Amino acid sequence: MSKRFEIESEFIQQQNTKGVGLLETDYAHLGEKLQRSNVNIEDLTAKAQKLRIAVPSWGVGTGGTRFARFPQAGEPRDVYEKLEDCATVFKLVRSTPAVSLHIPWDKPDDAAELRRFAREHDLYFDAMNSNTFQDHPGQALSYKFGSLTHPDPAVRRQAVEHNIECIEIGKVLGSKALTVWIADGGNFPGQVHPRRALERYLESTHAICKALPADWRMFLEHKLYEPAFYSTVINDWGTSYYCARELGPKVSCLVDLGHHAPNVNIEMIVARLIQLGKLAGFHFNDSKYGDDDLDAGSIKPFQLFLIFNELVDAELCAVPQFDPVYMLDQSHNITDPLESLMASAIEVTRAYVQARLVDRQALTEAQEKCDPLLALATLKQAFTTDVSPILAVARQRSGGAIDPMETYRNSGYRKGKARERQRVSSEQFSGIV
Ligand code: LRH
Ligand code: MN
Repeated sequence: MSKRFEIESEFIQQQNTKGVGLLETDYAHLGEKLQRSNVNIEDLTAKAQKLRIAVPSWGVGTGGTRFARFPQAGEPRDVYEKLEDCATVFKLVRSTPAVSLHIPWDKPDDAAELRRFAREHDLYFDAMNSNTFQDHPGQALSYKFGSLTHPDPAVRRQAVEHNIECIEIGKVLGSKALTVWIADGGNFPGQVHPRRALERYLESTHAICKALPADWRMFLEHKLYEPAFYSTVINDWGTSYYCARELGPKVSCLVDLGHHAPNVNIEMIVARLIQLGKLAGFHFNDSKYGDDDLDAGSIKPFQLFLIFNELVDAELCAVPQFDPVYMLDQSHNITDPLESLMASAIEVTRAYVQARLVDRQALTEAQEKCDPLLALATLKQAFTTDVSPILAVARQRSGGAIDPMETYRNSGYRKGKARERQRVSSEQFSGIV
């Protein structure tokens, strides 16, 4: 088999020679500026190098909407080619060694072989995602009217068994978590009995919990609406929290930023779930209206910063059981998915580093002295600091690209893959999200 096109690290180093001079100047300048507020830039760079963000396997192919999908040349045709693309993103930005798979979209014929392939590409598997929001070939019963909460116990059992199958595949792959998002709900008043549906959800998720290995976690993902447009069973963080508490210590609440009504204060929900010891982690993306699945930090970067402000505050206060997972969950309808994933991983790291710049003592004093403008100014001081040199040096020191987008474009990767991946198979991307 001919060698597959990939970006060599020598090429990345060679590309870095173009920007390294200016970067060192900017980095030194920022270092001096931060030193004046007793912040050691090296600590921040080291922290940036340690941040880990999982990429969604379904994010490397072109997404779409119910109106249209505009596939591009060189789309990955199977889970192996998806991993190749995830590995390319990791090579360039160095913060994304983890991949989150979706079953059955990524169901491997040989899970052990897939694990070997991932390891050969320096990748490992984060949370597995089950899928009882579509009917799959060979499936006996339909999820049209629900899955884990369906009135028919046989459908609920089928959905529970699918989740257990995801756990079994995940065990071979080395994953340690299962994310459960269900589309269950109704489009008409009266269609779903809210209390019975929630009881059935708990009965079903209890059965899934029993199949969880001792060192696994289960993440419940709430969503206000879509595809159900009148009522959704797990529609908000409160319902998710109640269920996570009922289901026990292995279960916690995953926050997908796009799953809330416009203008909901998501950083407050994050602070609550941290305080209640039930924050699982995130599906980072951005949105203007609904679950738009746009690139993280592209629409509301201040909100992303405020979310990380809560996360860093919890980290610094050593809040018990605080170990959130950071994942991207996006749909790249008009951009090269790899460029969007790289840009999004960088924006998540930016928000984290800026949140680490917050003068916590000054903020606490302003809060305790009821000085709102000083409190806001303290946050804005950090948010308006351009930490790009720190992000670039962190990538460079980890063997990545100073300018991932330019290096990727100069590499000809997309063209190379277009040549290599002549036939774009449709079934992989029937799951337009
Ligand atoms: C639902 C969701 C969920 C995934 C799917 C791909 O909107 O956010 O996390 O299963 O997108
Ligand atoms: Mn999600």
